[in-house]
Amino acid sequence: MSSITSTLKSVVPGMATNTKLDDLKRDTVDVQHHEPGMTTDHGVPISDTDNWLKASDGVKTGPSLLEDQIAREKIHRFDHERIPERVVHARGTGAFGEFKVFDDSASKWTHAKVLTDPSRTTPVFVRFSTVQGPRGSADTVRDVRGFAVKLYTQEGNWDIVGNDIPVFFIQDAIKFPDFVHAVKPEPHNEVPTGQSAHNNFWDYFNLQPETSHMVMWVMSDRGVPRSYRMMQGFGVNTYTLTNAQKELFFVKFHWIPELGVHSFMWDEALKLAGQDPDFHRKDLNEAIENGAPPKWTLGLQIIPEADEDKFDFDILDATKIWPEDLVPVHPVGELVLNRTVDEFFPQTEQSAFCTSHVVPGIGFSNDPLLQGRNFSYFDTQITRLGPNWEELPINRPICPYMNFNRDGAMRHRITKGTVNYWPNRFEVVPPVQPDNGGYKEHPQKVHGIKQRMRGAKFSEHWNQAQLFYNSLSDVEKMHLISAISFELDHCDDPTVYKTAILRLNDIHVDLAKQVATNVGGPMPDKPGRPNHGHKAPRLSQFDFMPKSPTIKSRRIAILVADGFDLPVVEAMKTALSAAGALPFVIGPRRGEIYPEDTTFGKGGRIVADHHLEGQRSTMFDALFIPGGAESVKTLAGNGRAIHWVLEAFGHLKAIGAVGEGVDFLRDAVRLPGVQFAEPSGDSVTVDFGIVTAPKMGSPASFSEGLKIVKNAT
Ligand code: HDE
Repeated sequence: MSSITSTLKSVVPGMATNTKLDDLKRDTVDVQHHEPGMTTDHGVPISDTDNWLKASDGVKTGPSLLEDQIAREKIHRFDHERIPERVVHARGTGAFGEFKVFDDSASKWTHAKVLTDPSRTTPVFVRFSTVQGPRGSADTVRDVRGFAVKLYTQEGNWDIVGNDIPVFFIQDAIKFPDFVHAVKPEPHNEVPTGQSAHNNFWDYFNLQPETSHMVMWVMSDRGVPRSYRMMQGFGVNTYTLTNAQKELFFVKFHWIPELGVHSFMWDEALKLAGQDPDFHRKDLNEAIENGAPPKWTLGLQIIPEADEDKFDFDILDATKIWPEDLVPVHPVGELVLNRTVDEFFPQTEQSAFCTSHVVPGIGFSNDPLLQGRNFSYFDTQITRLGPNWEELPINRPICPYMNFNRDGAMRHRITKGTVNYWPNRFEVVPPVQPDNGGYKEHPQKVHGIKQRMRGAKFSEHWNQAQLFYNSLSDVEKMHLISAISFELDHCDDPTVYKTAILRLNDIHVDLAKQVATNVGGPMPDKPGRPNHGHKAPRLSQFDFMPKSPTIKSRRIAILVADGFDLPVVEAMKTALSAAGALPFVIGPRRGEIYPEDTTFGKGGRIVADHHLEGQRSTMFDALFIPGGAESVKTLAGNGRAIHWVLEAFGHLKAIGAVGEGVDFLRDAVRLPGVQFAEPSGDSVTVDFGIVTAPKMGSPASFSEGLKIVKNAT
């Protein structure tokens, strides 16, 4: 008998019971507690799973027999383990959590209970993803990140299938296959994997100016987030809300991370793609399992129905933001991710999202991208998972559900009763009246002439690309120019990179000139079109400093060798752990490292978590070098140790040192241009400020000093 238990790996103490996790328990079995042992899928105990049934004299191996149903079942099941990966967003990772509103303030705009009832805790599943690369591609590539949220509400599932960038490349869903073909690997050679640095993507950019705004975002530091936990999420499309008075509002959804918005340096991202392709997956699980559950505030931008035409852009155009100085973001609730998944395939891989899944009080607009998405997602799930994909444990609602949709491949549900249609003589499963919670579309007048078109304001493509570029700090602009220059350098067709410079010149002449200098191409002598010079708030990442800067969940490497200063290391580890950071001791070998003032093997010691060759500075947010003459001498003679520090310095990371550790930095590593203050007394404050600020060109200005007192342990 197998015992059915919850195998939740990470439950944050004190969190409310999660009804979705309870729901999943009925399908969860625990491999650690299974008795009596291995069986076939039809439940018969297996006595040998290593030898195929053979015709043999017992000495020589004879032919394998097809009659071996145990071997056939094992192989057949294996042959069919894969399902089609998502056509976009194939690479992803997920986690469970909860959503709760702060109060009922959103009832001005909506009667959706999930957005207005503060007594409710709504379970959620979130899947983060990259877009371009296949399932096995690297996490840290330059790309858009998916931010798909499934809220298991008491009125049914509500999916906000968003991204970490507030706009999209195209305005009309019919263009999506062309756009995706252009950004995905080229058809003749299936190159490149996980990046847009190729002729076809930039060719599409050149020919479709509506991509300009989004391309600015992806080429900015937003394209290389430090962590899924440190990026914004956006619903992107324009949805609608209706309140109890039956008034309609246009709405955009925002997820604002508690930790602020942070990015990698491009060099870090490039290296990590090889050194640790799972960096973002591991980062999310590590934070949750170490008691630092990531949190986001849900914000709503609201435009009343009557104001739809009051802006110089079309509010249904997904290539446009609603600038926050024109339409403020109202915070309404908080999302926390506090449980990792038990098994990747049935939970993360089989999770399936649909923009068309909304609940009463929430609806759609005529945004032509959204209208197409509402068709596409349901359709793609049928290909990926079959018509009964909503019965899968991860996708099924937590509220009761019943209708007369029936049959199809892999139907699991058994519905008792003699009728499977409506109306029926028993009047069972009747439609629910709107007053009792039945979904009702907001009545809207629709009139027009059938034609293939987009609204007049959709033809303006440059204002907001300019607005975004103008709003960046100098450092962010520098990074954006480098990113575009990198990508165009990977385009070998001169038509592509030369035309791209002309397109960039429509955004800003300085941008075009600097890219032209880097990649070779026509040097513009005047702007392609005038730049309006306007800026808007909250487009630069610097506008997203965390309210309470924290070192929590940041990874700090402590470099030691035999002869290190043990009391300082222990004090630092204690101080970091107390602050919620994750200290890792890195030594010349993984194993025991002996401190100064001890005979090797006797007295104190520390066990290094990793050795210098096993990890790289890119995997950490800051470094600390303790004293100890012997330790520092060994590190100074180790090229890899010096590389660790120089690389971290180049990536603008905080580097702390005490005692002889300072000599190591000054004399062995010789950090360029750094002045060292002389330590005084035996109390040292190490400022890990960089870990709380965006690493975008200047060391941190926000800090969380950690005071460690030598010999205090
Ligand atoms: Fe998607 N998109 N998309 N997309 N998208 C898919 O659905 C599509 C768009 C987004 O973690 C697919 O289940 C069309 C915008 C995310 O499982 C597919 C259009 C935004 C995910 C699909 C868009 C997104 C997807 C592929 C243009 C940001 C991953 C697999 C009209 C708001 C969800 C799947 C997950 C996945 C279609 C544009 C975000 C093919 C037709 C805009 C986060 O249905």
